[in-house]
Amino acid sequence: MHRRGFISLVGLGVVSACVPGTSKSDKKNTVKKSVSPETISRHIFPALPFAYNALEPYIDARTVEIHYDKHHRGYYNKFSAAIKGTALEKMPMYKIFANISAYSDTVKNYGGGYYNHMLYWENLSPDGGEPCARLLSNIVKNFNSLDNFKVEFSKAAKTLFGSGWAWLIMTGNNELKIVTSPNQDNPLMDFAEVKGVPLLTIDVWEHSYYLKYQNRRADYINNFWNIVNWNTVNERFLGAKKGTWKG
Ligand code: MN3
Repeated sequence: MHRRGFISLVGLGVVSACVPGTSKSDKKNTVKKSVSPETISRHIFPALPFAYNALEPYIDARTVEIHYDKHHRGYYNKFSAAIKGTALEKMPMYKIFANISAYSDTVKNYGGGYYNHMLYWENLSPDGGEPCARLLSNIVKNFNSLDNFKVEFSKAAKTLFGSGWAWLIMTGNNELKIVTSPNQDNPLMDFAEVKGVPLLTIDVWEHSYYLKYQNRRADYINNFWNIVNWNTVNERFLGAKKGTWKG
């Protein structure tokens, strides 16, 4: 990358420094801070961090309502029922996923659906800021440019066959990687080919976009970049670097 140009951009305030709560985008950000599921001692169904119509025109209100209140809530309810009275009730999601092969498909599918959607909602916002300086420099190091990262991530999401998710993750050796997972699987699960801490995700199940886009998954994915909540991606990135965000 062009280091001199990058530093001068930071100096001009075009790129925010990676200090949570102090960046320009953080100050005007009204969305609540994301909470690492690691810190949740009880599995709760989280509030949607914005109004149903907040993502218009890119994702319509009816889709958000059904997706959150029916699909996500359904995953949560079935996961809760499956773990009721077991040790998993008080186990953080990343620990459950780290040993997921030991549990039933019900725990895997509904636990994955519960967790994946929490991240999905938190990484959407009508006013989500920009990648902060350290995240941006890591994206440039791993993908050459932010634009190229978006192209690669979009391609992974567009070409994933059937239902699933595309992810930006940080691997154990601090590399950023783009991966996909089928169904409600995720990169924290013990059988994932490439494991890592999720930083950004997109749901490409048809229920995420079909009401508005029908079969045009590519349009939904292209529009996704208008509503990415980079503030939460920045937070997850900094947490994953420090080791405080495990999943
Ligand atoms: Mn979904």
